[in-house]
Amino acid sequence: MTTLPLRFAPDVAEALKTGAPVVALESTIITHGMPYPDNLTTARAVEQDIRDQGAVPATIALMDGMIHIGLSDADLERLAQTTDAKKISRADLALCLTMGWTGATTVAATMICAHLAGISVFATGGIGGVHRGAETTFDISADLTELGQTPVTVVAAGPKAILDIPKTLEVLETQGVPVIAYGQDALPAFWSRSCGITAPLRMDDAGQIAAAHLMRARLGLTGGQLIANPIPETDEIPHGEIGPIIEQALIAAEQQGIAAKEVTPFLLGHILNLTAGASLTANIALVRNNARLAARIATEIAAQYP
Ligand code: PSU
Ligand code: MN
Repeated sequence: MTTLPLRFAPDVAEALKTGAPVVALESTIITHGMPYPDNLTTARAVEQDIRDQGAVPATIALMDGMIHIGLSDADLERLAQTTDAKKISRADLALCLTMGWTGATTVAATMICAHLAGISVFATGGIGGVHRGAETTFDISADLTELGQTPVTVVAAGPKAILDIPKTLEVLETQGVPVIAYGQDALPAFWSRSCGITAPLRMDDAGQIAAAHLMRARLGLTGGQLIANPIPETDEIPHGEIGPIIEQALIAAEQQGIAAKEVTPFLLGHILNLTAGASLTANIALVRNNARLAARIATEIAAQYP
């Protein structure tokens, strides 16, 4: 018999035991996606948004050789302040646990941990994808192959606009991942509600998304669903406005030789400076919006599960 290295927060353990809705949250957005203290206030707000919808939040991180499913407020604060947390994807997960390092889970690693814990729905900001110039760098996020193999429904505001979005959609199609825009035809692109591309699929309510999740399980399909939830209108930075700023950040990354795991955190940080914080304000709004939708989907799954 194997014992999984999982440590559950008491409220998460109770919810999973009784079949109450639970929403997983990642931790890389806390350690590498936003600066302190906005990362901490956002992490707390997102958890509260999920509670307000009647579901239980489970922020996932690696600490002391264990996968923590749900963090205490003290742990959340420690994670938000630490500067040496590792960014953990599928490749790093076992090693990080073995070494007892503090690890922040990306979308890919959070999906794996959520699935091990028996959690079906996960909310984040934006997924990683195919980077621009991937034809020479081969930089394609492990988030995409994870979506192709781990059965968790991921609610994001679309692929991050720093990516090559058409190529990202191609890889997701190859991986058999349904990319479902929520409530509109256009594919949202993180800070913007649209980017000139129509989403492959569309659904208009949480109940349908939950039913599709359960249908995939009945069919024995591996992999997850990607729900692309547009940022609220009042918070968006239109694509035409953020586009030139992204270009500038990409040039800076190239000039400074930024590569591999550093690329996404560098670009997000640089864009934050170039927009004088406006990109962070939008990022916070979209994560909270995703958390609320994820909680409604989790609630529907709990209600519909036979
Ligand atoms: N969403 C955000 N901010 C982030 C991320 C998501 O709003 O920082 C993180 C996620 O953890 C995602 C990672 O998995 O960015 C992508 O990293 P990479 O491109 O190196 O795969
Ligand atoms: Mn990468």
